[in-house]
Amino acid sequence: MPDAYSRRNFLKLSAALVAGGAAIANPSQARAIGYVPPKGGPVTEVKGYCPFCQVRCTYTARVQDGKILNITGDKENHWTGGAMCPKGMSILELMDSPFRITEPMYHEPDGSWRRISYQEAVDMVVERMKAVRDKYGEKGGNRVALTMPLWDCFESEVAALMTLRTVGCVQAMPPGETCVSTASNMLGLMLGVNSGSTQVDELPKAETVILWGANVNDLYPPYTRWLKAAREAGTKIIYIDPRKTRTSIWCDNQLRPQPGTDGVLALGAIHYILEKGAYAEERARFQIEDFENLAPQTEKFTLEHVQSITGLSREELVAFYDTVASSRKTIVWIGGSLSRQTNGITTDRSIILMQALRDNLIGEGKGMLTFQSGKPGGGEELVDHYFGENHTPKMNFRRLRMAMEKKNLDILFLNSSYRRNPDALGVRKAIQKVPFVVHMGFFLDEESEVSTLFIPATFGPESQGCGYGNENQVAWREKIVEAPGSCVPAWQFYRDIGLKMDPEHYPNFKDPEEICRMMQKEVPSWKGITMERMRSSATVTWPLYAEGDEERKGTVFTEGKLLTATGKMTVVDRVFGGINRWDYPKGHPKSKDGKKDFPLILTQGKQLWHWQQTLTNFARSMAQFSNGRFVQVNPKTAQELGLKQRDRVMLETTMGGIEAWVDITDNVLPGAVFTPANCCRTTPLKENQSESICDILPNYWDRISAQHNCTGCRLRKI
Ligand SMILES: Nc1nc2c(c(=O)[nH]1)N[C@H]1C(S)=C(S)[C@@H](COP(=O)(O)OP(=O)(O)OC[C@H]3O[C@@H](n4cnc5c(=O)[nH]c(N)nc54)[C@H](O)[C@@H]3O)O[C@H]1N2
Ligand SMILES: Nc1nc2c(c(=O)[nH]1)N[C@H]1C(S)=C(S)[C@@H](COP(=O)(O)OP(=O)(O)OC[C@H]3O[C@@H](n4cnc5c(=O)[nH]c(N)nc54)[C@H](O)[C@@H]3O)O[C@H]1N2
Ligand code: SF4
Ligand SMILES: [Mo]
Repeated sequence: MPDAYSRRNFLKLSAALVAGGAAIANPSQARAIGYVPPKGGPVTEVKGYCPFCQVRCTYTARVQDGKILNITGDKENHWTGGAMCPKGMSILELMDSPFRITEPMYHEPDGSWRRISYQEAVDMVVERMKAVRDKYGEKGGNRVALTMPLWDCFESEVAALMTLRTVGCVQAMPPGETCVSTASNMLGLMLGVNSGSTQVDELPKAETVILWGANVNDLYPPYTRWLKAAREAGTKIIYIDPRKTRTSIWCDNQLRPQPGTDGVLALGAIHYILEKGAYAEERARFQIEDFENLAPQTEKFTLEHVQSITGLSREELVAFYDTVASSRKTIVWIGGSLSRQTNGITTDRSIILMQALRDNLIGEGKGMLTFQSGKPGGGEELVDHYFGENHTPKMNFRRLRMAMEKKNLDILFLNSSYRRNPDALGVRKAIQKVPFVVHMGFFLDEESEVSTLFIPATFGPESQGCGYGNENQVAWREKIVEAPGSCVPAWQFYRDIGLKMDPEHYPNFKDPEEICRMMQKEVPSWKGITMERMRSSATVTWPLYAEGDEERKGTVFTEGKLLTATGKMTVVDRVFGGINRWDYPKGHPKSKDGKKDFPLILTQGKQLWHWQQTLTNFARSMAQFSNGRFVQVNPKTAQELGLKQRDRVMLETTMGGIEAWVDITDNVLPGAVFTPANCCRTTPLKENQSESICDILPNYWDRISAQHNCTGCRLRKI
């Protein structure tokens, strides 16, 4: 049972870490626990980083006879303190996995796979790309698209963007649309910076930290060191999540509002602060342009109203609001789930306004944090440097999907899971209308099923390059071992196509180091991020405009004001309007379009041991923690529905159903259902197998992003 707190589960996790080598922090410690490298050639140490999440843990790999013996988290890494999580350690198993595909393959129309050479694969892509260029000329750009994943390295991304440009294409779809793009767009709109405005090591400097839907312990495990530091410094930690998770353990207090009602909680906070006069008007006006709109926009969000919608008690609300209204230094960390509801725009804006009203954005121990932020700019500048600017308007995935459905797309580079999108089966059908789909990957997963061409990729340790993390830090990785078979790094695949498509403009780089040097030469914000600096320290914070410049620490508002054009934010926005029109997320049982046949609220989240939809599902070391597709329901709900622990049910939405087993637990609220986001149908490991939850999520969008959370559902016993 996925009980976060069970001793058995904890021991299993610890065992996995030891097996992966994380516990072996240094040679003397290694001897102390009896670790002796196997007999063989000399053991060398090479620096690397984990390619999965944006904690971007750095490590040292011990290599003997071309094989990695173990990897050990890098103690010099300020952000991680040398920690790594189990899914990061699973890379060693994945590299040697018996399921790994190491040769390019062509998907015959009858569904069988034909092994082809790497050169044949490149030529096939080039032939298709040239056909598009010949047929459509400059207009060919919209006939080609690429869906971006969390790349193996920054340089691969740059290489791919340049390859698209050889046919005038700018249609690269970021994962953002299904990730935290609502948050990053709202932060961009209101603060002028589309990522966290401060860094995680500021948490101990705050008086109050609010983890708003941010399950930090499960999702960024090494960052618990900052929660610990904050706790030791006397910082009050408040966690807002309807569900109990490992993060609950770190907090002084958890609020469990009804799912999808966070916006009302934030609007109520503003109302409360205004009513109590708990703000300095001059400072508030310094940050909020139309300050006078704040009171009328929030007037209906009284304690009674907030209580009735969030389900929180008056005492809980008053205690929370009193803390917010008195804390002189507050950092709010907004979780991705707030971006994955159609009312996320209002929610995120209200939280940011709450921070501005209390003057808790500018200065030490203040600001906003978020997940998956920190991507350095500069990549597109380099692309423009070689290919000139391209002003074709970019599509979002919704429009791309329509183009596929209308057969207006000739080539798709499918570098993400398609299962990240709601109505995943509809997306799958749309992709199947594209005549040529190129998938770079590792295993025979759902994406390879819909691909024409499978290109085997390298895992992180098999190629060099730099990666970026949540703190805007850049880490460098050396190539540690040779890749098996014909596996190639993405940068090489895209370069080989690019050079054949447009040898005149496409830069002939031999490795990521060379791209990095091009970045340092051509892109001002990368000038100070030299190879030497990256090689000699665990991470370097972007941007650095000159060699020897100091890295930014803490807040981005170093000039003492917000970074928007006016230095201010607005309550009533030109595009998004006011914040007073809060409503339930689309599809929520209580929303206008809610269906009475689907009365339960479907929430989801990620699990500590899985990385997104794909890779870790193929790792046995991770399967041991998995429980396949389960649904958590509160004892009250279970009783009402006559469900018992481990019953089999169909989890159904208006889109269809998937099978799951029942786990009855107080960790979720009555009326809500929780199910894990990560799972995969094609893995041979039974414990990890499940249909994608996105198969039964309706294709809801707000103005910015595709949505996943809070749709109505029901459970039918089978
Ligand atoms: N229902 C539901 N859906 C969700 C979410 C949710 O919570 N619930 N979360 C959303 C979020 S936050 C996100 S960010 C998206 C993520 O969704 P995706 O971006 O699709 O993430 P992945 O599943 O990691 O897929 C990444 C792809 O990159 C490939 N890949 C990984 N590493 C490398 C490498 O080193 N080299 C190469 N060449 N390829 C590599 C993998 O094989 C895989 O095909 O999913 C979203 N979808
Ligand atoms: N292990 C692991 N770690 C990861 C990832 C992974 O795949 N696996 N992915 C990384 C990525 S790409 C991202 S974007 C981040 C995502 O980080 P988060 O956004 O924190 O991740 P989620 O698990 O999608 O959602 C977090 C929490 O939101 C809660 N929640 C659901 N509905 C609501 C609601 O209405 N209100 C509130 N307040 N909370 C709600 C869920 O119970 C869940 O605990 O994680 C990163 N870290
Ligand atoms: S997945 Fe994230 S937390 Fe885990 S080892 Fe990799 S970078 Fe670190
Ligand atoms: Mo994400």
